[in-house]
Formats: sequence, C-alpha cells, structure tokens
Amino acid sequence: GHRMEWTSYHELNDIYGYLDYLANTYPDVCSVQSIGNSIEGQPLKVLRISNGRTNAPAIWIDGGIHAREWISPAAVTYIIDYLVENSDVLQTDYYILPVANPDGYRYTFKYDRLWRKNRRKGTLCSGVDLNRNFGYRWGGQGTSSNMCYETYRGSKAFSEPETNAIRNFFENSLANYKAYISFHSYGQYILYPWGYDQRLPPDYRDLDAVGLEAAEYMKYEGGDNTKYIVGNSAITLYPAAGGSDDWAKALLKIKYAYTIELRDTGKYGFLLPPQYIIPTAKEALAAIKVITSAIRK
Ligand code: 0X9
Ligand code: ZN
Repeated sequence: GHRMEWTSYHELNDIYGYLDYLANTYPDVCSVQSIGNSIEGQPLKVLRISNGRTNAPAIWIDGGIHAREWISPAAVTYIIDYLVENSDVLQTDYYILPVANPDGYRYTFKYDRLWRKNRRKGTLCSGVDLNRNFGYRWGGQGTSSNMCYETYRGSKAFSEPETNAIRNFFENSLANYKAYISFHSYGQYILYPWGYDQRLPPDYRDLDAVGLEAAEYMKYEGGDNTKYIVGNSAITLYPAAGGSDDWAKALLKIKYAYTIELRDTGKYGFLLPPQYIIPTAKEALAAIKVITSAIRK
C-alpha cells in the first residue's frame, strides 16, 4: 500500500493500495474488509474507521456507484484521509466504500470515460445501473427494463453482486447506523428520500434542516462559494426508484439517508478537471462533519 494525493484522479488499484496502506499504518483505527466481489471479480473494499469506543453511532459512506462520476471516489478518499488524521477525537464509527462499482470504474479508465453502469454482460448491451437495483420500490419510475438503457434496473432487486454485497454487509453488521451517505456527481444537490416518487418521509423536516445546514457549511468550506440545492430527490431532480438512499431509509431504517451530487453544475459535468478535486472534496467533508454532529443530537 501507499499514500494518496488529491491533485489527480486515481485508478482502482491506487485507491485500494491506499486503503491497505491505512489499515497497515493505523491498525488501531482502521481496518479493511472485502464485503464481496464485483461481477468481474474485483473485491469491494470497505474501510472501517473507529477509535474503539463501544456503542458509538455509525455512518455509512459510499462513492463510485456510477463509474464516470470520478469526483465521488476522489472526495470519499479525501474524507477518509481527514477522518484517519483526526481519529483521536472521533466519536463516530465510519464504514466507507469508496468504489461501489469497481469494474465500471476501471472501464472508464481503459475504454469509455462516460460509462455509468456496472459491467454485467448482456445479450444486446452490458451493464446494470446499480442505483436502480436496490430493493425498495424496485422497478418503479425512472427505471428501465431495457438492458441498453443507462437506467437499466437489472433482472430483479439486488440481482447484482455489488448491490447484494452491500445488502449482505448491512444484514451482518451490528453497528448503530444513523446516516447513510452516497456520493455522486454532478449538479450540486443534497437529496433526501423519497427518490421513487414525489412523496416525503414523515421526518423529512429533519433531513431538510440538516441538509440546509450542510449546504451552508459546504459553501463556507469549499472555497469557491459553491451553492448546493437541498431537497427531496424526486421533486428536486427526478423520480428514480431502486436507489441506495431509499433502501437505506425504508428498509434499514437509517434516518439520515442522503445522496449528495458533487460539483459541478454542468460546465464540465462528469469531466471535472483535477484542480477542482480538493475544493469539492472539502465541501464533501464539510457535509460529513455537519451530518456527524447532527446524529449526535
Ligand atoms: O440518478 C441517480 O441515480 C442519481 N443521479 S446521477 O446523476 N448521479 O445518476 C440520483 C439518485 C437520487 N436518489 C434516488 N433517486 N433514490
Ligand atoms: Zn450517480
């Protein structure tokens, strides 16, 4: 393993090397576990960061569900760096999956920079949209049964090894999860459920309030005075069923479930130049800090 820097985007093996380095260098606070394998056999590596306090609340963070959204794994590894550096004062346990779609991510480096889905081989087209494959309201609005579409939902809920591994991880985890954060790009949104339909969960005011607080702090920390819009996912963006956030809230009963769409608003889109990694990652970290303090109240 080896250290990491945030002036360029990194390939999968680099990110995994960094996770291994952290686990070897800081064994008291970090451990890496593979929660399963992707469809092409890549491990799905989760880093646990904890200073060993018992009964600490836990936060799940994932990145890279969509392969082309490179800023997501980059920001997530930056968050990891901060949490490890400041692990002495942490009162929360973090479970972090920086690359939820490792095959797709590798594919964007090698063959097609704008690939979104996983790499399941289909008869006509390849790939399942992992963020349509989770098992709450699977198959609803904003999903496709056509394997050639970018929003192909797969043959059934959790048909994909990547989403299934996340489900199994939660089924076997005893941690006390209070927040579930998925980082995506782009658009600069802090989205909360529901995504499947323009309805609101009963406690949406709490999610809205924490989201607004996060947006404010992101503006302050990011450096470029960046604005993030906070709102219900289906209303603010579009309805899309089978997302990780809806599943986490509805079935795992994790209160603070968010999808955060990082920079930008469309100038570069998925091709965000590397000089924006650090300012964007600072914003992402600011959101995590706000959510971390919110769950303790
Ligand atoms: O469509 C998505 O999966 C997300 N946007 S992206 O441009 N990164 O693809 C938004 C997902 C919001 N959450 C749900 N619809 N559940
Ligand atoms: Zn996405």
